[in-house]
Amino acid sequence: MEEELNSLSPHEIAERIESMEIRGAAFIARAAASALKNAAVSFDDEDVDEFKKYMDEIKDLLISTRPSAVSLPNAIRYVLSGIDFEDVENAREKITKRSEDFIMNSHDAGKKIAEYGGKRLEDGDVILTHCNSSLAIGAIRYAWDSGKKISVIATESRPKRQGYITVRELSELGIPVSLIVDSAVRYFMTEIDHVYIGADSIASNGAVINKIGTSQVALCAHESRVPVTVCAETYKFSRATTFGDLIQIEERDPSEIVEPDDFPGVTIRNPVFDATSEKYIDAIITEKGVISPSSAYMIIEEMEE
Ligand code: RI2
Repeated sequence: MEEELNSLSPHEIAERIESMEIRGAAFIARAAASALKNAAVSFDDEDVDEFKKYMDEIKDLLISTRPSAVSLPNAIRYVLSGIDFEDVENAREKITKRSEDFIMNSHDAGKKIAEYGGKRLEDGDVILTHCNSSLAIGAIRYAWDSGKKISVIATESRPKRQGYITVRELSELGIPVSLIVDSAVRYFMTEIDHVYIGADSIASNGAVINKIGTSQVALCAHESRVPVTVCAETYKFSRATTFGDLIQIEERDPSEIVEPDDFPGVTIRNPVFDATSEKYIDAIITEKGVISPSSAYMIIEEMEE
């Protein structure tokens, strides 16, 4: 689907991010970078003020689509930083270049994280993963391709059941994988050697925002002394949390859980992320190396303004 991004308008990309047709924090970030490029390329006017206004509109539209994934505003900031908007053609070229650089860097980061994360897994390991993280799967795949006979237990991940994507992907690779419901995590935890998950955002104190249920998985792992590893590129770290901002937890339509008309008078809540305390995370694997959650602040300090 990633190849298709070039042929979509920025509004189409925003719609697909909002509907979760485009999903996963890394893919969302690359899609936002593509949307900015497509907006710049298709803008058909020489008025630089109009161009800036249009790019600001697209930026705000994209940011509004998924409020919890900081990868999205970070991708946008990367693409638009240093663009002076003095001349349309010049700004267009710079936006195009920065968009392409972001996408390339994102893929490179994913490869490094797969390697660093894959090397930490050992022959015979059983890994539990929650939801569908391209980064966590990359690390699992690296270990498998290195000849390690690992196996995976994957949660269903309600409400949207992204776990189905995970088990299909792993199964197609030939990796032994079991599917469980989210409430079976504690039951199976004694069989697990590692929890490998992704992240939508990482706060300056090392807390990780990821798919709803992640904090329960991490608590169960902590109780059984199973290490929890988060695979995430540095553009998922939130600079705003350094200045006291909290990461907003996205609540989506209740109809993703049940048909609300079947439950008259009942309030149905659908938060799709939760925060896992840094106390329950053993390592965060970034493209810059493996860090402890307490070093999250240093990663943010080094981020490009
Ligand atoms: P990668 C997903 O969010 C999941 O929470 C997943 O763990 C996270 O993004 C990171 O995914 P959603 O878009 O970037 O399914 O590792 O709500 O692919």
